[in-house]
Amino acid sequence: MRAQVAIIGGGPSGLLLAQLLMAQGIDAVVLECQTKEHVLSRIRAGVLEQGLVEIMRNLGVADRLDTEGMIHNGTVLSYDNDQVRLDFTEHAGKPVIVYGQTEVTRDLYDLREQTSGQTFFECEEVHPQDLKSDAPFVTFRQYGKDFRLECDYVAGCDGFHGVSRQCIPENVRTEYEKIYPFGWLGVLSETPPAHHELIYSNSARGFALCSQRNSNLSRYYIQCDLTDSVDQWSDEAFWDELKRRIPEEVADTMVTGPSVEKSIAPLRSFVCEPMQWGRMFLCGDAAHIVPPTGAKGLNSAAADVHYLSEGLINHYNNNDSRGLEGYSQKALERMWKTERFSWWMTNLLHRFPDQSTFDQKMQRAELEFLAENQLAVAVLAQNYVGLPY
Ligand code: RFL
Ligand code: PHB
Repeated sequence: MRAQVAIIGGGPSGLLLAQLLMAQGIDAVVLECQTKEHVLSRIRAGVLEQGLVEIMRNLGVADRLDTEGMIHNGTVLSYDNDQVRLDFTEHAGKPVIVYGQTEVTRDLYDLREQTSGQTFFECEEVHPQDLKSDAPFVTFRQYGKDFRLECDYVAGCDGFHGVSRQCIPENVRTEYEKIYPFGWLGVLSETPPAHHELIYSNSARGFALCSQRNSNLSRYYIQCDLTDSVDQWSDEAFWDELKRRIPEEVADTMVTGPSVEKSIAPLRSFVCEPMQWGRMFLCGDAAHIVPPTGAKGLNSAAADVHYLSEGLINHYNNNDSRGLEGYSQKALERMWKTERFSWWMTNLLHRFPDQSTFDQKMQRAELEFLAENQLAVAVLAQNYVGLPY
């Protein structure tokens, strides 16, 4: 079996890349270790930058996104009994779109099937090989049968726990990591959103976030201990705790209901350098992780895919390999700025176990500065809506 590009991972990075290449006549095969149903059952990101929306439009797969996606011109930061509303459109010239990652992935799988793109699900023992040679290949097993996929290039789009990054020898790879001393407990519920915009809340009891998916589907998060388990949190305990952490008038009017999904995610900042090894390129969570506070994980995966697809298209269609050669450096330059923003938002809004009263005063001073300084708001807004590609 042969393809020009072997893509490991059928999450948003892998699917976006596959479809961008396919649209330019470059053939890519996707290898996914899970079932499609499993990939589509993961509840993850909800906030899309314009860059990702444009990619979806260019692929001709944004009809549902354009009708069902909600335009958010701003967001609210709340702290103690105070609030500041940040206007993205005023300060950064564009809004963000609220549309679930699950829906993005569903739309991309639909397109992949319409365009007869080849995807192997439930692949086991996926091994990229000979990545430093001119003839790399990937071996894998599906339903007891062994396969060998020969290719020109391998794209490692297999997330944080994938195999691709591990193929870069340890003496070449540098990993930068910060683990935060808390997690996010998330709940999805079929209830109307508590507020028309997202509310990020710094409270004495810890961080909380009111987000949404549509007019009858809400997504909420509260900061929790790393040792907590989902079973410990009944729906009632979750709603009680959330209400204590958000503005009183929102808590008093919000509609609660049974959770349809509940999960805990640890918070981590992580970057792997370089993002290329021989003929393999890493994209998205395979190369970097951000804490979700800045809503940047999926969006930075899309930025990587943009750079890599451009590099591959120029290589194949214009005989120009400069984009491929410069991919790692270009993607990393943008990514470190995104890491900084996500780390800063996380530090601004969470309670840390070793935080002193001085540290808390610093958070409050920073939030008050945002409430009165338009330049500070502009810096946050420009980062939140997404840095240019
Ligand atoms: P994914 O989505 O992890 O997909 C990788 C795919 O690779 C498969 N795989 C393999 N396939 C073959 N062989 C192997 N050996 C394999 N190993 C793994 C996996 O099954 C999977 O299908 O990575 P990708 O495509 O890079 O996409 C990244 C995003 O999923 C991630 O960054 C975001 O979800 C992060 N994120 C958010 N990002 C945003 O931009 N905005 C948000 O609002 C936002 N909120 C969030 C988030 C992530 C969260 N969690 C749970 C970590 C909220 C949360 C709670
Ligand atoms: C979400 O809706 O899942 C979401 C929104 C904003 C974030 C993180 C997650 O910063």
